[in-house]
Amino acid sequence: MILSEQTWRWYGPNDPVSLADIKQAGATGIVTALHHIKNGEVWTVEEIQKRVDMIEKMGLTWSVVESIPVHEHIKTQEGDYKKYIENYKESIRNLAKCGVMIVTYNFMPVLDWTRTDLAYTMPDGSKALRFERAAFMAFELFILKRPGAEATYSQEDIAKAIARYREMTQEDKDLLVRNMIAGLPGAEESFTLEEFQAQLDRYKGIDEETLRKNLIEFVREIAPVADEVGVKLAIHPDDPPYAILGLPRILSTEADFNKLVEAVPNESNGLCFCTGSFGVRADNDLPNMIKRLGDRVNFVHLRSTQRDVEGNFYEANHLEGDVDMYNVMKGFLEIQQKRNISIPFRPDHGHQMLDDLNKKTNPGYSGIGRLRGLAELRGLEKGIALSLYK
Ligand code: DNO
Repeated sequence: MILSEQTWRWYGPNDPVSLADIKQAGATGIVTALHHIKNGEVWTVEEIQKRVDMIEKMGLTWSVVESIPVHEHIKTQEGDYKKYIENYKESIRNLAKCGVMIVTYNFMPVLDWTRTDLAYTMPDGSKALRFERAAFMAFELFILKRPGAEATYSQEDIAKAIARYREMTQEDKDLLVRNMIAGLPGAEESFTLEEFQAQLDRYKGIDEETLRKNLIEFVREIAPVADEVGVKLAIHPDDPPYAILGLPRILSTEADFNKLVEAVPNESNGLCFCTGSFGVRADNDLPNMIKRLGDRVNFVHLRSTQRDVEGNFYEANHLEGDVDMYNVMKGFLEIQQKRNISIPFRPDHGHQMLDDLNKKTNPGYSGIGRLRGLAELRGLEKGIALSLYK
């Protein structure tokens, strides 16, 4: 019987959740990145090895890189992008030399993940991340004032945004701006409103098709290197999984990922199966997706979201919400038995709860909330595995 590898995202030495904490949570693998290295630059063997040593000293393993950020110029194919691609290859080679063999990345323009509210109070008093559509529209239409945005919304939506904007205090508005563009953890960039609009403007001539072409060309370059040194790539889906702010999105569905694999069939070309990101779309059938894409799944993020008819969603407890976690886990176990390998997963995002509420933690990445998530997922996995396999 093969069980998955339990991993945990760690933001490095400044993360308020320490390696010692992670050890007590029962994870064995660490998911981290060299956040101090500027986007586009090479991760040297020396810097990587320093981090490996730090992790191994605690009896843990650096299992997955999340992420080597893809420089914005690679996405738009501007300026020095060829050099950045070469640097990316070099980082992959250097990671392999140090035994770090899975690399996560995403190809979302400008922003990585997006939420409007980082402390939405749940009925039990814990705090969750939330995407509130009316607040998002109010930000886009009346705070950022993105040219052309109005034409993308119905009259009804605009009325909702006006009503939402009117009820906001200045403090609410400032907080919304910070949540939207000051950078959620993992996104390495943060902007002022003006800088943000300038970043959006860089994508004016880039539609979905062009962005997809740029992604394919990027992966065509890096996948052969990854194949050669035995590194597995894991592209992370769009979060949320649809176009926002007039930016193209190209990895929101199974069909999107299949297009990438068809264009670049290399063995290393794989997926980070994120149930939280894919799960925001009702048309993404997660239990069947994980089975069908199984051969390409190199890393898994497990979390659940709860949608409503307005297009809002919040991050639910790991075994609640819209994600059918039981059947996802079953599919996940099946693909591991079939491939005869243990694949890493991490509990993704967690509520702020108990002592988390008195601490400053990275949004979504509190200690106790994720500990609860991991404990629930571990129990679910073991229960299913024991009932199905010997
Ligand atoms: C959010 C994360 C993302 C993810 C990147 C991968 O919590 O899942 O920031 O790390 O998109 O490149």
